[in-house]
Amino acid sequence: MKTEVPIQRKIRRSKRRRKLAKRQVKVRVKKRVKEEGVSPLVEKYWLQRYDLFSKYDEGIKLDEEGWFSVTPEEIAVRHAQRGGGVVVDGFAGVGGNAIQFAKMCYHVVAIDIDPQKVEMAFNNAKIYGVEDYVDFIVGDFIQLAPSLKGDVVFLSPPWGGPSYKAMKNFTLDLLKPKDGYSLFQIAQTITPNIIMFLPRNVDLHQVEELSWLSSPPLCVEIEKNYVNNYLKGITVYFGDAACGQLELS
Ligand code: MGP
Ligand code: SAH
Repeated sequence: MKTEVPIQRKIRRSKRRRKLAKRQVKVRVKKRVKEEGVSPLVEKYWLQRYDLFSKYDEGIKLDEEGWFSVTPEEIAVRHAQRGGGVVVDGFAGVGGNAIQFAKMCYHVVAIDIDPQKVEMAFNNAKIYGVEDYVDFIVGDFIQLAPSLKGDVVFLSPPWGGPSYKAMKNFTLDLLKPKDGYSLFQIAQTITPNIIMFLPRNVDLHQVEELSWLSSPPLCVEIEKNYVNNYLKGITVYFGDAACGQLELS
């Protein structure tokens, strides 16, 4: 009984200390966030910056859309392991995927409609030393597709911003700039070997239906992608990217 009071005091003191330490970390994070000019929307992605780009500190550049859309490096590496030959990245953003494809495949055609994204992707590719393996194009993938050649097409189109997760079932018509069926058919004018990176709440039945748009239906494989045990997205591989050996042109 005699020792109870000091023990309780000790517990209270250590709780107070832990609270204070937490508050100090928060203040330090807020300070760095402010220094880097990061908006409140971007803050939570900034905290994951080394998962997004392991070389972040070497001068990686992202804008707001780039922050919330870039594929985490670990997942982009996985995608690249399934690519080969010439890869067309139709929605290249700030280059998260294009960089990893360039490290592992023969060549990459990286397209984005936003000139600033393409500039950032070029800067980021230079940091990874792969800029010579990428053709950076400012343009609309939908318009350019019929004139492109490639062994694999990679599609990670806009999902409508971070609010995509409010949807219980993310249907393919919600993809931008066109619905998923149209994007898939446009990609098929280049090759049936298609890789799509989609929201974790995507309608998997609709995803499977995409393979039935071809006759005979394309081989399809669905993969859940985790970072630190947290589900980040779903990748769908079609054609030779799903099964068999990629036949390179
Ligand atoms: P998220 O769900 O917004 O973040 O994005 P987080 O931290 O996993 O979510 P939380 O709110 O559940 O804590 C997860 C990942 O999805 C991002 O890191 C991007 O790789 C990808 N992503 C998110 N958005 C909104 C898009 C998008 O519009 N397009 C593409 N291609 N990828 C996106
Ligand atoms: N995989 C990328 C993220 C892509 S985000 C990465 O890891 O960095 C989707 C991108 O599609 C955005 O950068 C947006 O500018 C681009 N985009 C939107 N409409 C487009 C279109 N019609 N053609 C090409 N790019 C487009």
